[in-house]
Amino acid sequence: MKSIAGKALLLAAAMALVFQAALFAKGQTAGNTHAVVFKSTGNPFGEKLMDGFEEGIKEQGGTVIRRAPDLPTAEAQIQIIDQLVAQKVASITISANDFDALQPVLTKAKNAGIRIVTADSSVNPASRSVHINQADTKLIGETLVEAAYDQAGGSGEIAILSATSQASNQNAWIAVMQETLKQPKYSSLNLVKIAYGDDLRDKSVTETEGLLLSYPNLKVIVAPTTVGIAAAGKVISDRGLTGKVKITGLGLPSEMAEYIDNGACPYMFLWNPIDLGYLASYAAVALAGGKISGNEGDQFGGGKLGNYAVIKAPEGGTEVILGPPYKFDKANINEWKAVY
Ligand code: RAM
Repeated sequence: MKSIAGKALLLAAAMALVFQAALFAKGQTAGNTHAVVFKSTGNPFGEKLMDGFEEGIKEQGGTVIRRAPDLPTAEAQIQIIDQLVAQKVASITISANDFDALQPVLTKAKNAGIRIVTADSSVNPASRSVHINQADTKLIGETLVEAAYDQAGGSGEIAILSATSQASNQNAWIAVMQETLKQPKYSSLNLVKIAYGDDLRDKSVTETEGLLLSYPNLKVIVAPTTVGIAAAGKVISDRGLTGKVKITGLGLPSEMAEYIDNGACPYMFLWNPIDLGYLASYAAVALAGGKISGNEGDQFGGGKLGNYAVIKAPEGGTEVILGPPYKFDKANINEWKAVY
């Protein structure tokens, strides 16, 4: 940059950095820029979550940085967080690809005065101020087991098609499912395999095909991921297995309407990802502005969603729960498919 205008720009940028450094020295956060980081690109659930976050931040007069890596790995998110620390954002809201691996970079962010919120998929309690959970973890796991039991007719082989093997949210739900399956009521259900489609469409299709090949008596595939359940819906429909192998889990109505209509998926569950991101934005601003610290008992306004309380999280640390999981079936899917 040789022009005078270029030099002036550099000088202005340098002065802004000095100003921000002074703010940080006083322990304040710079500016009103809030970042949201999803697990990976190309996931409509993540896009909706970030849309909701952006809506909420703009409503509160802030600006937003939206980021997501190409692949759902912790390493890729670490790079993004490093960049956000350099950009001195006021807060980072992240749907994490790993429970523990982000701790060093998130600690670095925290030490730079950046508030850390997780939404959808958490990190360990030491690495976050608060987790914005879509619904109670135990309730989600138990609901999915009950759905599998119902759709299998009470007995037989079931399989789980998950996201990545490191995904904190899926792993927490699966742990509850495994625990719930130990109850006498479910003793005739046999969980034959947990497959990982990595929240990638093609890998989820391949993994579904693998399940069908390895387990010809499979009755139900439970996919606690919107990418996985849509891929399973496609495979079951394309192969004419509708009714023979049922699918349930967590799906986006817009992606699943076709498979609910054709009977491949009798019913499934989810929550509003736009609201999840929106609620996280209110928590992020409240934290960055020092109105809450993320401790149990804290209360904050969630904009149009009303007031929310910070409670103890089962894994330690604290969380805020958006609401209960919502059931989608033939009766209501057409009403919801245009919403998210
Ligand atoms: C996928 C992602 C996300 C999860 C939903 C249900 O889109 O894995 O983290 O919450 O499914």
